[in-house]
This record gives sequence, structure tokens and C-alpha cells, in this order.
Amino acid sequence: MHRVFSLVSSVVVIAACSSAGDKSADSAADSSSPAAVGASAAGGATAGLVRDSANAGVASDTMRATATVRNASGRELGTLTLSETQQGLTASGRLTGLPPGAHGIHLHTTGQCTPPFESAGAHWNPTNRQHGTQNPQGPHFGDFPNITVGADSSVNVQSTTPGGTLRRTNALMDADGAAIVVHAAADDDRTDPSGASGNRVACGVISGS
Ligand SMILES: [Cu+2]
Repeated sequence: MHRVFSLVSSVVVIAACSSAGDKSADSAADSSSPAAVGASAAGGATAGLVRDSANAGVASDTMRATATVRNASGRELGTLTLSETQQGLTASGRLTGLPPGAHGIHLHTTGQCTPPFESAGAHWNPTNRQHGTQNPQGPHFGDFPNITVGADSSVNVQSTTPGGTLRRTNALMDADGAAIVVHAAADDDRTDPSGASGNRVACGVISGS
């Protein structure tokens, strides 16, 4: 019987690099990414799209938002879609249950609609102008043209305000969100700060994608 002595050579691996070059630890700062803004929908995928919106290659989800509009008693009047277009921000959709006649309608700066809707704050106005498209010092980015509600209490909204974006430069969708507000009276397009358009009769929080 032969004894075979195997010489086991232990290979000592010196893990010299285990702690070297750990500058990549800084990348743990990923968690500081603010991409979570309004990421109410499809989780990570949504966050990815939002991050991509910094580039111009924007997926359509980042170019759109919606607002379910309610009156002061909580009744749902319809849903408006906000789209970012070459011309600015466009609101479109159908509202019902409003008093017939002309009404001011604006983008307001805070995403809270607690009756009587003062919670929505002032008009969205990132460029610090005065109110009104007919005001030499105006307008606010949030100033839409009046809507005219028919005798059947409904109106098809198709309005554009020529400034700002949803989530990029002069973003409407900032940390405290935004809302779209319908007023009791017509907007005179001139009187600061809200065109003498009276009480706020309906409001919708602008949300997500
Ligand atoms: Cu307003």
C-alpha cells in the first residue's frame, strides 16, 4: 500500500481589494434621488420614466396628468387631462353640473381641494407676473381662458396656457402638487390676482401620470 502524500498547497488569497476603491459607496446616494415625486402609479417603472423626463426623450406618461374635478359638496363633475404640448399645457375633458355661463378656470399652486378650495392656494405663477392675458404685467402661467357652460350645465374644456411644463422647467408638479380650479364668475383677464372671478366653485387635484 502506497501512501500518497498530497501536498495541499493552500492558496492564500489576500483579499487586498475587498475594501479598496469603495468610492462606489457614494452611489448609495441613489436614495436621495427625488424621482419619487407623485410616483403614485406603477412603482419603479414610473420612477424611471420620471427620471427620464429630464431628457427631452420623454415618455408620454411624463407629459400627462389628470384631475378629477368636484364641487364644494363633493360631487364629481368630470375629469380633466393636462397634457404638455409644444404650445404649453393643455387641459381637456368634459365637466358637468356647473352653473351655466362663463367661468374663470385656472391652475392653482397647491394640490389640495378642501371646500371652499382656498386650500389650492394662489394661481400657478412661477415667473412672478400679474394675473390676466390682457394685463400688460401678466399673465400667470395658470391663466386659462374662460370656459362657457351651456344651459345643460356642461362644458367641453379644451384650453391651453402657453407656459411651463408638468415636470421639467417651471414645473407645475412640484412638491406640493397643483390643482385646477373653476370660479363662480367670468375672469376679466386683467384684474390681479384672479380676474375678479369670484368664489371657487369646483376643484381638482392634479395627479400622477
Ligand atoms: Cu383661480
